[in-house]
Amino acid sequence: MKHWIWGAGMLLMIGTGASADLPEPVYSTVLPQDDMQFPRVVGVPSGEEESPHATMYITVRDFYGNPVPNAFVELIFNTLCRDPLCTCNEPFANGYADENGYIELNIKAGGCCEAQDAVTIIANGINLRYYDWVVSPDHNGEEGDCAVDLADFATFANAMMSGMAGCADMTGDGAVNLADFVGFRDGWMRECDPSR
Ligand SMILES: [Ca+2]
Ligand SMILES: [Ca+2]
Repeated sequence: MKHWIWGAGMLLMIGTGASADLPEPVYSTVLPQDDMQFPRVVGVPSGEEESPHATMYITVRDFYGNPVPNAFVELIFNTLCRDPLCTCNEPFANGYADENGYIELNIKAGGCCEAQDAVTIIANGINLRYYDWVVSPDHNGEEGDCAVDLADFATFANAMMSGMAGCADMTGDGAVNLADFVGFRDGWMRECDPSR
């Protein structure tokens, strides 16, 4: 009997050890993306001194729904997006969550890319989310140059008039309307030194 109890205790310890601190995608949250009908990562080119826009609010939780403190969270762009996208800072959008498993990632990037798994969000080596779209106000139909100017506005205005969502859909609802224009406006005249 004593032996049996010892064995059960070991099993419990092993079970707990395997799950605690291991991020569980279902219980983790990524906002605003989790609320989008067609989830996508939104970037805005901006320098270090500018107030950040296009923030992702991430809470990493384990299998029990408990926060994973100090989880290392990374955002990885698919190499297929290397040319269409530009980024403003290296290393790009990663860091350690706080004691509540919470981290805010500022997506300082331009361009537009559609590809399978264009973005992967990784926490402690576990893939939390995949996204097939990266959009930003910096899109004039060509590669992002990490500067939002008149050429980008012309493309956005065309999309708004034609109703072609795609790269102009900043809110991930499959449509282009005033809400997306607010997103575009937040990026207006923003720029940074682009890297790829
Ligand atoms: Ca541009
Ligand atoms: Ca939209």
